[in-house]
Amino acid sequence: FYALYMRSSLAKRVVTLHQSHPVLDANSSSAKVSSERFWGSYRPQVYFGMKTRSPKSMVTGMMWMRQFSDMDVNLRHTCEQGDRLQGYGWLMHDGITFGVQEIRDNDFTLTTEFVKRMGGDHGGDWTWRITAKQHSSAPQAPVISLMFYAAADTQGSLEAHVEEKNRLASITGFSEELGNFKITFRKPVIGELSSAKYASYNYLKTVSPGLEKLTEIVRHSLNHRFVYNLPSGEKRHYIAVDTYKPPHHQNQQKPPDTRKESDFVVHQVTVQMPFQIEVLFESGSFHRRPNQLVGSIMTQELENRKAEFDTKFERTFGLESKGFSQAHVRFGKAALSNMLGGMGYFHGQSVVQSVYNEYPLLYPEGALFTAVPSRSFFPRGFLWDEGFHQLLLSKWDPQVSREAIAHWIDLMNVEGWIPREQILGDEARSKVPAEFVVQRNENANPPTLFLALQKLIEQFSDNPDKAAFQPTLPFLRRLFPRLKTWFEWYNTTQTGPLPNSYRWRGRDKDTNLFLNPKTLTSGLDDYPRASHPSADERHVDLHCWMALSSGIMASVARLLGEPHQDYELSHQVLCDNNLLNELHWSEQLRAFGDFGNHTQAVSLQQEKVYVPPGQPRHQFPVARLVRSVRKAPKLQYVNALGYVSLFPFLLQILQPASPKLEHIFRDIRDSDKLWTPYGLRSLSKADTMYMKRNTEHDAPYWRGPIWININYLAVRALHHYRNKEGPYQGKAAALYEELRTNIINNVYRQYLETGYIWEQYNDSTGRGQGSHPFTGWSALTVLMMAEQY
Ligand code: 6A9
Repeated sequence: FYALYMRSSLAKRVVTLHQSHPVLDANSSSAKVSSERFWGSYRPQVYFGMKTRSPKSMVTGMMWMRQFSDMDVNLRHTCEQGDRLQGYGWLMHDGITFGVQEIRDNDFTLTTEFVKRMGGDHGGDWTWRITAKQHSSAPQAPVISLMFYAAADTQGSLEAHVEEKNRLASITGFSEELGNFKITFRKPVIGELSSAKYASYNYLKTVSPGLEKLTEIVRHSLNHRFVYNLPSGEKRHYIAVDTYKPPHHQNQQKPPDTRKESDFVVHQVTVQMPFQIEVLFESGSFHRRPNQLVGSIMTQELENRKAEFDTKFERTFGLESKGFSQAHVRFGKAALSNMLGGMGYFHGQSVVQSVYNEYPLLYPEGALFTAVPSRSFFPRGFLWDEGFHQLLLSKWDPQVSREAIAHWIDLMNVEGWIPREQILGDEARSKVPAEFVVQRNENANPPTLFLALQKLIEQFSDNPDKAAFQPTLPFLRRLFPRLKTWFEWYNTTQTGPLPNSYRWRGRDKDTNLFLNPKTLTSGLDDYPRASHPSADERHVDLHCWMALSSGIMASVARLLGEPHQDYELSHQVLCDNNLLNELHWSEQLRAFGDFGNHTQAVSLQQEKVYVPPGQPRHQFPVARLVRSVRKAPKLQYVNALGYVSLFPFLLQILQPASPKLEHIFRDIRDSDKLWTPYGLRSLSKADTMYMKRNTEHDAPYWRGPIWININYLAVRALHHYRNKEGPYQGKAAALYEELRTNIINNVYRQYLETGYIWEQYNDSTGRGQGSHPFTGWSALTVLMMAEQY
């Protein structure tokens, strides 16, 4: 019985939250406490939409569709690479009060702008303005439909107000957090002063079983029976929302699942370009508004916000004063704005598992306010990405960083573990293949939030009297009990075989199927490690992350007047260059590296499938690629040269006088190894795994391509060694200039050529590749332009 009891209580630990007071008060995101940040573009997964920072927020959004085109119904809603837009993203966004986005579809451009106005008790009002213009290449002015919608998420109600037959003029609604509100759909105009132009209207009022179903509901309600009058007098059928029957209404036998049915209302306007249209949200508790935020007042308001944004951008990053062209400055503004405009507010439960659980369990409900790596492909929070995001955002608005970090740290369980990938709520889950959903509590991810905390501490220490940095100390005080557990979790669960060594847990186990079993937890996925995962391994990147983290724990503790000697001691030990050399320097490779059970003699080969003579071949399985090991593994250094080898330099653990820097600088500058005209490649061109697939379906990822987060760390480290007295100072200075220029030029050029910032860059051509837009850590290019590290 005791054993059983122990087991079940151990089984619960993975889903038991940390016991200390949460960093965030329960109502900290509410309209009452944080009214300016209540409404926002917190739905990064849709092209345009807004919601509030609350668990079951009412959501608003926009879909659009080209009429009379030869293509299939091209309904746009959630950000999809498959839509093949020429580009989309925020050109300006201050994270709070306004944003300007440009969306370039095949032959027209939509500009989507919003401005908020504070007043009342529920987060105030906002106005959207959509401006549509055809491209000069378009043979005739396109006719498109915009579909504006509001949808409830299991709470609140919506009512449709229809005038003139089919025109939904407004929606009124009520929800607990918003009170009463009204959404008004204005008629399209050509410019501010012109009168209304011809348009056709349709609407849909129905219920939806969940936010992830909105696109499908609209798609299934579309009908071709409507008639549009072209200016030429020609009449043409167009496609519009009509009636939609929820599945259970078709089949009366099944009882409706009323629990999850929520109101969903769509206003469709079909109109020829060019045009401009406004949608107005007015909060019922905002009583004495001076005027409506529309037309010329909206224009004026936008102008003011844009001017303020420009001033603050220059004050913060100083790109103009550094001599960057106007086009470069616009690029920098877009990169920052996309990270801000890509912030999401998610709510829900992760699916997690420990060794004590036979089946995955649901994590406690939680909220996450976070930036996301990519609005199309990964519109959710990733732990180590977020540390990089906050390096940039903390310069713009330290409050954003504090809130994001607080949300992440509050998701910690009692063990000190934070799930690495946050897939919260049905909408987020609908984007992730089932096999990637479960998060395991043995698994870490680099503790980059410490990098962001380091920035906040520096800002405060440099300007202790500045108002914006005043909340730093109280914030750290709230954070501290959890930070201690977080650090301890890494320091106990990820230890290596030797004292002061570390090992990532959670490497792929099925060694036979991969050229090199992956280490997703390290963040560097398929970067080559020991060929045969074992408990004998030690990982140099994790060693350096721990050296960094212990140092920042010491600073935090010192600032708070808490005991800091233990952290300091750990920091000293982990930064001891002799220890680092002993554990990780391979004299053979003349580089730092991992150690483990390893052989280089591996390759992928067609499995031999035995087909008995006379039997038809097609009745037997297709031969897979499997790993063949030609020479037995043994304990040794892993002979790979790339990002992992650079960590003692990247995280500035090496002393400025360390002779290892000479080797590192040589490898960095060698075009046959790491150097390219576009940034440092992830794996040496001379490495046997360079650009090798891991399985036939798994293309190389961190085995050659250029990644901007690591390049940012490299530029930052060069800047550090350039400023430190030492024998390699001159070399660092030269490399710094060259590497920084290469990265900035390439990310910028690719943006101009392709319309996007990318997940990675090709090491032979510089071309952007992988998911896009990717305005997570690739946006750190702005900090390199500003030379702020
Ligand atoms: C796959 C596919 C619709 C991989 O930027 C997020 C992470 C990084 O943290 C990590 O270092 N990316 C990098 O190696 C993307 C991970 C995406 C995994 C989910 C599901 C969804 O298809």
